[in-house]
Amino acid sequence: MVAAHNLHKTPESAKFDLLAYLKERQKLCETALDNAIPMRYPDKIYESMRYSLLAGGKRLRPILCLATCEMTGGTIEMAMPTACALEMIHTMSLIHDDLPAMDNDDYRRGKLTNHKVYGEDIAILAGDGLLAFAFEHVAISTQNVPTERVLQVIARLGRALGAAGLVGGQVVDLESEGKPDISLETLNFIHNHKTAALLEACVACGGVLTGVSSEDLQRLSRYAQNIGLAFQIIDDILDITATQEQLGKTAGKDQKANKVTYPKLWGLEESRSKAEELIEAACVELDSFGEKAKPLIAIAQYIINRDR
Ligand code: GRG
Repeated sequence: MVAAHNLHKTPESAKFDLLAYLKERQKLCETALDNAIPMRYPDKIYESMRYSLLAGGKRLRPILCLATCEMTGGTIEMAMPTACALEMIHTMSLIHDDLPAMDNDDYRRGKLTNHKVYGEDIAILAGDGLLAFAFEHVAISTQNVPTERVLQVIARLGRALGAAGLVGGQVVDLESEGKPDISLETLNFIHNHKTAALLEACVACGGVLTGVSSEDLQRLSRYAQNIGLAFQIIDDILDITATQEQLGKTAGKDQKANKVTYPKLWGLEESRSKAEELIEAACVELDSFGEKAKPLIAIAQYIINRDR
């Protein structure tokens, strides 16, 4: 068996068409998301929820969940409701993050932010609606998975997005605003919670649905934590090096807000090499999955090579 972390170094065995894979999975996710929340009365709230949910985006979170479920012996169908819920939760966090009370952003995913189109009141409610429906969707639409695994998924989602996850990370981020002396420890806390916690839930839930062993679940979690931090380092780099058109959101925001970022602490080059080290460490965790780990390894590589 080829060690998983060596797959990306050996050109022959590494042949995996990631772009085709992502395109196909993105299409499946778009259709499932569109069907999950159809238009109904009251139109305004459903329109607002669908405006942000169907605004594009890389769909990295649902794809990670589907890929992990498949790698560990499950099917796309088993994981799709959880995958959609993860994208709903991610989208609601973006809607709330963009509000004037938080990051106050005008653009997201190449479009005006939700509150710019629907007003702050409806944007808050659209986020709430997506969040509540995410849980309902997992509970009601998951099929061919034992109930106790579905319950575990629901518990993990709750933990990843509450005060022990996204919400906690966002609070420390808000508290750190305008403080130039933020430590690496605090910066890591913010991003381990704001960004890595949800990515970890994506991967872990994919494994929970198939009932992986606790050892494998730990391996999957470590893979996800590593790609999560690498993802954020690259996000900080792109904020400096990419354009608004590329990102679909305001570029150069961190510098303008005088935020402490990884490139600010380490410089661009060092930040990039730290991200590469994290990706390498992530892939090592997948060794025991052999060839089946190709998609997750390719996604890890994509995270540091992306330009948006
Ligand atoms: C979860 C209850 C609850 C509230 C939200 C606002 C908030 C609390 C948390 C902020 C979370 C946040 C916005 C983290 C940033 C994560 C991040 C790097 C987003 C960008 O992800 P991409 O690049 O975006 O995958 P696309 O658009 O491609 O999906």
